[in-house]
Amino acid sequence: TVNITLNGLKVAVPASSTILDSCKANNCFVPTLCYHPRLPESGSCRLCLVDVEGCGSPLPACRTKVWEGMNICTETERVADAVRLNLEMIAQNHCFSCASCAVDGECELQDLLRIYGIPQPANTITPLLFGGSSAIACDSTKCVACGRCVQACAALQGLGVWEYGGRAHASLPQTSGHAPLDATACINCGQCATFCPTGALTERDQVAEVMAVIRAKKAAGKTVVIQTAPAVRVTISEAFGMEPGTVTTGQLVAALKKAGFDHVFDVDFAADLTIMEEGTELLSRLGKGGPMMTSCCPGWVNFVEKHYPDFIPNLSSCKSPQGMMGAVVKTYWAEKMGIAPEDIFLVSAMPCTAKKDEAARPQLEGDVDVVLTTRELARLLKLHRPGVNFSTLAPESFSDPHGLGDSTGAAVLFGASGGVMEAALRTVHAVVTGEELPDALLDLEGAVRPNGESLHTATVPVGDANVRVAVVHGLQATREFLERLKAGEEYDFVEVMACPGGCVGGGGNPSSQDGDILARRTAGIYGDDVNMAVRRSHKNEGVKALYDEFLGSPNGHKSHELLHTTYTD
Ligand code: HC0
Ligand code: SF4
Repeated sequence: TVNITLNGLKVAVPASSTILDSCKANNCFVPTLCYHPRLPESGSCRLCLVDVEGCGSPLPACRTKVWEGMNICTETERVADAVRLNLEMIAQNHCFSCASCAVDGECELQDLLRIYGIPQPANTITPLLFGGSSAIACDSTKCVACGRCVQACAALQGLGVWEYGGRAHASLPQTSGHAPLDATACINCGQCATFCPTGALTERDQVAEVMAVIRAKKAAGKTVVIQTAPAVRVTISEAFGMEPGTVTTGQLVAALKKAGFDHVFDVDFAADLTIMEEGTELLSRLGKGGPMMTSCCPGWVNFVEKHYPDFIPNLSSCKSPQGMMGAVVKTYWAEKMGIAPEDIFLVSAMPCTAKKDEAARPQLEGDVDVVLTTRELARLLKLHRPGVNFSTLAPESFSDPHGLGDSTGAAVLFGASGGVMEAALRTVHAVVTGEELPDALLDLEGAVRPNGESLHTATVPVGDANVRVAVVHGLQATREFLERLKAGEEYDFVEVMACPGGCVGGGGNPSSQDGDILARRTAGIYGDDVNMAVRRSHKNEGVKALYDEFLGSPNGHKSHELLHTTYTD
């Protein structure tokens, strides 16, 4: 450690700290815009200025390491004036259409202007001409050139869609040649959007669309149904001011019913169904050249199709749980309820922007009508008046007489990297050996939990066989792993999630300045598994009934028709 003085207070901090680290650790406010604890620092915004005794001018706190005896002051008039000046310059190039902006109230620029008492200038800014995609909306008039999108896309995902430079506005991140996102290397994971401090990059906002359907449902004769993804029960709580990792499944169900959804289903039901299908598929593919690779993450599927089409045959033919639920709701459930499929409006609540893109695939036949990200869902619940006081709502259960609310702890695990693998192995073990893993060993002794590693490999004994598995998350790590496969490394089963941490790190989740956010959300997921009454997918009663009454057997003819899909290069 080194000893420093911070605004007159003597403190000891780790020798490797920056001034900004030291300030954060000691609850001392320093304004930032380009800095993010999970990204390499770029030092571009020039807002984190502090005075250091003996230095002629203020220093950037994010790039300056502490030294023994350093005397730092964050509160001088000189620092405040410099920050104000830099903020005014940033504000001059920003279009303040806050009332219609998706991130109004959560915008980091808006907050900083309020903190420093800077009025919003009435600017007219000419947008750069490039379009978003089916999942991501781009508004260059809101861009503050912080570069977080550039860093997230390059450092976390290894894609490099966003770059500085180009013909116009060289200081703004833009796509190469101003191409629309769909025409670039983008796979719609939304990492750029979740790191954007303003409304320059957001999900394509469909909140108003869903609210309009709910308002008009009686007149239009529609039954409005929503399915909520594994990770959403953990990440939605942050949007309502709760600690990261807080599981609020019951409050979420209650809030959605109050907001006008007629039925609230659990995507976890379909995650259990996926395990039945994908586990069976794995057993039929073992030893026939591999590995089989999961296909539930649409960011990953887009990545394979766009960048590594040679691996398309390795993808499981299973639709994702969102897709399976869509098919089941519009066939089995519609029939049971006596509702025409076209009168059902199915919304998905997902931690993911790429799920919007997935739902639009022709292979999914329009079964899912709209996908809302966790952020959009929070906005919808906040807009719904009389307001939903989320954190104090009495919890309600997913419920459905036909079992689509049934789910297990195995399915909850899907929300974190390694979870699909663990859930699958719980069931595959039971099928192969005829014996259940004891409860105390359901976590497979942590064998497939990545624990912060972006690539985790293991050999898991299942009966007489040793199954060679790999779990990888984040596309930078995925690319490196695929190159190892090409060079001859061998596995039987591989789980890939495009976003760092898996869906808890998905690009549709609330943004967070917490450097440990992925670990905290993942802990919430693991805790929820342990708390569930049923923790094995093959023990899901609703799924069993679906096979008994409708599908027949896993990987049977009807399953193949409804629950499996194809890919295109
Ligand atoms: Fe996921 Fe899913 S686990 S991809 O991360 O498999 O989005 O949470 O809903 O579909 O179940 C996202 C999360 C899901 C799906 C599930 C899978
Ligand atoms: Fe979406 Fe999850 Fe894949 Fe990210 S990891 S792209 S959130 S499905």
